[in-house]
Amino acid sequence: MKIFLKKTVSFSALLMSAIVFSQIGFGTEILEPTSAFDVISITKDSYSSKVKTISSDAFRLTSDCAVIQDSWANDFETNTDCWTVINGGDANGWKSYPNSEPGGGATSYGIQYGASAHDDYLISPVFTVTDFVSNRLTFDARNSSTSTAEIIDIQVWNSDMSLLLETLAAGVTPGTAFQTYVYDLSAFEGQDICFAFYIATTNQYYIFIDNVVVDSATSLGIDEGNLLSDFSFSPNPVNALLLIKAQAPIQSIIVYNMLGQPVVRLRPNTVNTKIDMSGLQVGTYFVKVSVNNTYKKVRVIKL
Ligand SMILES: [Ca+2]
Ligand SMILES: [Ca+2]
Repeated sequence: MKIFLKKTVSFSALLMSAIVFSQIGFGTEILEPTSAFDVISITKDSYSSKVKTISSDAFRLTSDCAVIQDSWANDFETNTDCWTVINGGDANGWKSYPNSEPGGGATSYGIQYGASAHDDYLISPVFTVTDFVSNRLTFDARNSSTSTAEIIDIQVWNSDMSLLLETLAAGVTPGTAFQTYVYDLSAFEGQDICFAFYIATTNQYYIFIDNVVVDSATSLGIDEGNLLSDFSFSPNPVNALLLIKAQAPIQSIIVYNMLGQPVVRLRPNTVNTKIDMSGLQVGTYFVKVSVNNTYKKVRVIKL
């Protein structure tokens, strides 16, 4: 007996099934990502070598999702490929709901109240955070009620969700119209991450998520991201210590060389900080400072 995997194809492509029907080894690492396969067994007659039986009780598996390397978006209208729901606590979990509010299209993802506490995650596909490509998260959210408003946490996890990297925001409480939230992911550049909408409320009402976008606030260039206004740095040119002063705690600082490679990463979480650039080669660098989920990138000359 041999085990075969037959890629699941749409009706229009069924005529091609004899071609995609092929023997594949064990394990899912050689399968195309995000595809459904039917697992069937075939027995050949040992004398004639003709096919004797083909199992009729095939089961279906879905191969792992590929790590997204580009910017991406999902408005929950047509698919939720590679999203994961963990339904803990009460019986209700995150799922697709019809939407009637402006800005959310025909469907949103939401969760209904439960008499006991939620312990529920809606988890994004895994993606690589890359500067100029995928270092910003934007989404819309709304509640069904303000008097029984749901609150959610926005969490960043490593790729297999074995480690909570950061809670970007806790207790996010949108109004009853879709509200847009924006978070800077630049602190995770170079890492494969997913984010989760986590809810732990009891007996509130409904909350909905829509229009998730992972992209970048900037294109290749300098002195961009001017959302951040109250920020100063000195001296420039700098020999050793670059002083950074902001009006609110600095979430992250990344220094890039001219090739766009990060050479220094800091997460000071203080209003004022210093970057030790004494070990860097002489030349031009870009310093990206994130405050209040916005950032600004400035050019600094190292002597
Ligand atoms: Ca939608
Ligand atoms: Ca639940």
